[in-house]
Amino acid sequence: MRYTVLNIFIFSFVILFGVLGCLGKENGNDLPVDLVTLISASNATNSATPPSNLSYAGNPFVFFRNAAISAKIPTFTGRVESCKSNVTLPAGISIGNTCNITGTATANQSATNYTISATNSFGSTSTTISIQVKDSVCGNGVIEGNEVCDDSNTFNGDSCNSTCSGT
Ligand SMILES: [Ca+2]
Repeated sequence: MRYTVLNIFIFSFVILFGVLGCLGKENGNDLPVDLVTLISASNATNSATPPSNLSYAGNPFVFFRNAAISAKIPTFTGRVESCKSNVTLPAGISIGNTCNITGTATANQSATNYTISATNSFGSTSTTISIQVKDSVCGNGVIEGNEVCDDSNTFNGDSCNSTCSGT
């Protein structure tokens, strides 16, 4: 009886170390499989270089006062962890961690340059954009800002009303 219990005890140890050994050696080193996968995935997207080629399609920008802008989403190479402008963006406009520019400008301003810097742990890259903020003009034939229509005049009763808000 004592002999059997001892055998079961030893047998259990053999099984336990066998399983642990397989887990550790499966990937050719002593790290658990999940950790190796995590490190590999991280290295693939984490090349040790600063971001580069930051660019905004549509620059220079004209925003219309009190009209939400469509998000300005830049292209860049590499990974961006944080982003900022060298001077404060127009009131109501903000920039996110991957340099997306969003919001609703609330005050008019002439065209102004902003140097946008995108950064990761290895360095940064930058680009300069221009932003002007102005009022839309009803009657100029161009649908701007919050205008629903613009038929090149400010008459009521025709295809577009005097405030460009409808027919
Ligand atoms: Ca207009």
